[in-house]
Amino acid sequence: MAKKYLITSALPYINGELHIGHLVGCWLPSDVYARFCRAMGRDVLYIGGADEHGTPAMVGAWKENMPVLEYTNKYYEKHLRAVSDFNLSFDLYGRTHTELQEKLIHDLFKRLEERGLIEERETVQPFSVDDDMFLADRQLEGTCPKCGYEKARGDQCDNCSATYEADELINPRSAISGSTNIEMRKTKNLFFMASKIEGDWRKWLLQHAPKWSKTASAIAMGWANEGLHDTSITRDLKWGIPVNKPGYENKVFYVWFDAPWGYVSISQAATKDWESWWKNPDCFYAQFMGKDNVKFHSVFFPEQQLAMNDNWKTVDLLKAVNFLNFEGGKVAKSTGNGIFLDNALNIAPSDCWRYALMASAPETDDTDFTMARFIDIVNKDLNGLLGNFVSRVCKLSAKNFGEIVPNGTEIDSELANKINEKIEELTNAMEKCEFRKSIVALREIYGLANEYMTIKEPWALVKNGDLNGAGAVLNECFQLIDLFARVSSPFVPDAVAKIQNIFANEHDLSWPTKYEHRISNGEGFTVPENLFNRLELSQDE
Ligand code: B3M
Ligand code: ZN
Repeated sequence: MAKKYLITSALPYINGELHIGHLVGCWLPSDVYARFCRAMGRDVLYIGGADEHGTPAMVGAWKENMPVLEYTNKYYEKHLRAVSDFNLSFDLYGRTHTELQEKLIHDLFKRLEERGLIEERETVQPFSVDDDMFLADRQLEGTCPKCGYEKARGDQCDNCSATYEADELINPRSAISGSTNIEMRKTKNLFFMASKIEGDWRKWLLQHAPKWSKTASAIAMGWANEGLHDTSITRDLKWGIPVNKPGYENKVFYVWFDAPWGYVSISQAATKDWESWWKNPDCFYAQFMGKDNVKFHSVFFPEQQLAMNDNWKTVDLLKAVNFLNFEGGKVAKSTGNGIFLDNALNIAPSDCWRYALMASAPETDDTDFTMARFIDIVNKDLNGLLGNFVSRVCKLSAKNFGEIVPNGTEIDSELANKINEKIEELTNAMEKCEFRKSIVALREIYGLANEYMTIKEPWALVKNGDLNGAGAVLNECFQLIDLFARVSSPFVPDAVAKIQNIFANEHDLSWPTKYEHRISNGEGFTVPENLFNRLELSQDE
């Protein structure tokens, strides 16, 4: 039986427009990995979705003057549109405001209560007198108690990634009205007593975190030295999962208490077999996210999973990426800086974004992405090395031999050796989710094929009357085109579909262990349209 792979992509908040940061941060890395795993013959469950709860949706709805549910419905449609535009191959792209999610969270909460890990505590919470409500998380802004950043949110600092309780924030103000008339008022909330399972969690972390991506493991290991804090898991809000405990009728669960479990409820919606991934110790679980989400996935979520003691599958490979800046600044709708997904396809087709963003993935450091870089990658790699090769081989063959693959000879062993080395490098990098390295190896495979054709000069052989020789070279080139389709399929699925259509017969996209000849002598083919077009840097970019 094929090994089970569970792959989850962080669930973006459903507020505002999606941009290339979302693509590069979690959607593309997870999709490329899921496609790779499927090509390896693994049994993949690949889950994504929208995080509908928490204050981001409330603040967004308030700004657009809409009921929250209407607002999340509107933005969920935009998420679905982007998922289809960019060919993200989720088994299900779900959402968290569902009955399944509510039932799951209620059951989990009862389980934690049963295990004696929930405690009621009286806390003081910021209350906005002018808005006449308690303010939670992103409804509150102020100065970060750790680094002094002035636009920190109520629960988390975007500058230094610190998380804290609302009453630690300095100079608090309402994000809704801007009012600084904030009083600290008493309220009751439920706490998850994480401190009680600190030992189990630390042991788990020390076993797992060293195997994660560098960024993820560095952030997570930083927490290993800290004690686990009991965390408040309820909020005085109206939007979210209602708390299933008498006396808490006007409260909901904290968004980070329910969000990671969205992976489970969306799996439940995707397949009745969900437990064969989630309760299976032999399953391999990979999570993808931006670095600001690492704490919740390395501390908060596994802490709860371990606390239940119900054999929940915890993460084996946590892949986190740093931030992608655009043209030297942070991507933000407010400043108009960045490329937003509703506009990206007006600039270039989806494959171009998929490839160029993975070639620029901020894996080791924050990275600056520019239009000039984007255009350069598309023109050199996709249009130049991949597209032109396919087009030249097909045209030259059609002209001299008709639309059938000319007869070949034995595999060129010198070429095969060089390519096999690169296939190995590519496969190793893909297994580790090192995507920049993967693209380097992929580009080298394209490069070796181009170099082969340049050295063999099939057009010169034709000119000199050596048609057998020219045919054999072109046959080898068709084999290389077939290889291109297999190794490129996680990155540029649209172009790969076009390559597959070139051949009269069907050739599967199984991941190759080595370069091999799969195209028969005399197989029909058609000359395709250009796979890619050159991009030009336009005036206004
Ligand atoms: N919604 C934060 C974010 O959008 C949060 C991730 C949830 S993953 C379970 O960056
Ligand atoms: Zn800070």
